[in-house]
Amino acid sequence: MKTIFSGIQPSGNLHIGNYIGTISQWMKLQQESSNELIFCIVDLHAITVPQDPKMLRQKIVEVAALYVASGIDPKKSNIFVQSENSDHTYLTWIFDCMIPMGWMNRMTQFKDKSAKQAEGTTVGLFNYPALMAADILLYDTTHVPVGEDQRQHIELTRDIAEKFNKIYGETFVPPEPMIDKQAARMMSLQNPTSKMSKSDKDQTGTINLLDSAGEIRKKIQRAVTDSGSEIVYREDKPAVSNLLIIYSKVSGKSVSEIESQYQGKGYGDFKKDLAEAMVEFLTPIQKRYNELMKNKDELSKILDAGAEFARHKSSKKIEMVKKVVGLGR
Ligand code: AQP
Repeated sequence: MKTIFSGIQPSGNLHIGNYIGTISQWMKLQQESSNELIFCIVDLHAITVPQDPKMLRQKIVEVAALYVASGIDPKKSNIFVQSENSDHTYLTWIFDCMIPMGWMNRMTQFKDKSAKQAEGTTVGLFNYPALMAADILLYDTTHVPVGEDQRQHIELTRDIAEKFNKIYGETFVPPEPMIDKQAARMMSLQNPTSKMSKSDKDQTGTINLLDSAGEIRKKIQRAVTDSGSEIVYREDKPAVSNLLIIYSKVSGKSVSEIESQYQGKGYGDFKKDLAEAMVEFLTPIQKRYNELMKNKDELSKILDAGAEFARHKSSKKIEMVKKVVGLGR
């Protein structure tokens, strides 16, 4: 049996990169009935950079609704909000007291994110990977489906598990990352060398799951392309390759099928059809999202049940940790 854990920060609007990089993998894993699935809305991670409290609350519910609307089935998966299980922060402290500073100093995401925060960089942002390790290790997670940017954090999580086990005896399961090679790093439509991101100030490069049909058409129309007019997946064509993967993921066609379909045709036809495929793909997700947001009782029940499951499972692990570390009486 695999135990799967993954999460997304409610730090902005979920975009097609989050969907293709992670949620679509979760959906595949949901098809195997033997998997134990835990999907979290990681609000404690979101506050490692400044958040407006009102907006954060709104985004937590929005992300939960988008998980369900995208096809995460609460009958098969456990969905909960990270801050509703305090075992995550408890275990983080224990990890903080055993992780060498040098390990944390190597984290490249901190280097990128702290550069954006400058003087406002917090200890919490530095500590982000320790909280992520706690999220994963609390549940005996065997596999973590994520985008490429999280690979280093999963490797660190493995190192933490192995170090803890060496000091205190077998307690944690070192997890494996699950990264879909093709979809691991979807790029901005405006800059194919930069990751599509919630916090990108230029939102014209990001297709959000809740964008209107008009916004989607406009963003795809304005997407940058490469020199030459061929529609092929190739290293020297990063912008078109990115669009081809997005097209493939939302249409269900393979990249080579799409390449053949547009042989001899121009970027105009390609973009127009991609925009329509995207609208068609997102329409049912948005419809289900709106239903869930109209009646929040269903969502509340899902999140309550998820939190109860999470607390029940992690409390056993925390008891074990306290015992081996020598905490309490
Ligand atoms: N562009 C992307 N392509 C593929 N996967 C992606 N992920 C994020 N962006 C892409 C994956 O989505 C999951 C959740 O990401 P996160 O919320 O933890 O934050 P992030 O990685 O920092 O993503 P963003 O959208 O860029 O957020 P901000 O702007 O808030 O920092 C992860 O599995 C991630 O790999």
